[in-house]
Amino acid sequence: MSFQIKMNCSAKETKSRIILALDLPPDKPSHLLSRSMEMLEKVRPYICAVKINHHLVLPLGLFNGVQKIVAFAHNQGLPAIMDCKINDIGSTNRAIAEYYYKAGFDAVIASPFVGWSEGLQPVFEVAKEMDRGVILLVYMSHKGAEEGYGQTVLNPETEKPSPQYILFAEKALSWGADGAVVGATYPEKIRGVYEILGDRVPIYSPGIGAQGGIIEAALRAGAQYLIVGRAIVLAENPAETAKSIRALAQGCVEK
Ligand code: BMP
Repeated sequence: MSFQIKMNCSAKETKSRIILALDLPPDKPSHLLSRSMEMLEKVRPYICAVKINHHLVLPLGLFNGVQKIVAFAHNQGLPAIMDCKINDIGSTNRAIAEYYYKAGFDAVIASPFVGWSEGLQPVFEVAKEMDRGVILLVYMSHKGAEEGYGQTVLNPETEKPSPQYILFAEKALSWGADGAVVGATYPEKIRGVYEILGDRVPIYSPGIGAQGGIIEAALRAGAQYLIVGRAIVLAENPAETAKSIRALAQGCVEK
């Protein structure tokens, strides 16, 4: 089953568009492992997938560490995304993607700044070989995103000026990406990217809550999935918080 279909089925089954960013604060590795599983168990009914970042890969390692969390998520029926933001030369990128896919991840996140040839092409190739997903960063959620994703560049094909992120959205389509990350903190950018991608490449939107993004604005602008970390994992009651975020998102979709 392709990554996009897995996400679609999971979102339908859970009636949730919330992807948990399992970014636990620093702790002893043994604690991080058990706390990750506990967190997943608590919020599982309200999320459609889990996203893992360096918060867990650095202290736990991949095989025998984070791999156990991925297996746990899969046992609960949840797809797992590795937020490694691949951003190197092709042969290194291929190795990164291959390790994460071998550890069980259903998709990796990659940066389009490195380009296609000798950049992300090998990542898309290994994804195809292993039937996994690639999600591209198109416009990040933080303030400084403007300096890279927001800069005006010359479109090499038309030689006309264009915002960088618009070219990245076009690349997401032509490269066959399975998702595009656009920050919930920039609903107008989500709208612009959605105009290009439509429903062909779903928009994954981080930045809800802790970074100031608003659920309704992101969804109305065209985001398909909301990536939520601290608002849930640092909440006094993560399950209740995840439940109410899901309800808010469902309310917007059904309106
Ligand atoms: P939080 O909800 O705590 O702000 O976490 C958001 C998560 O999404 C973090 O793991 C962060 O690294 C990631 N992320 C982001 O915030 N903005 C982006 O543009 C891309 C990301 O992957």
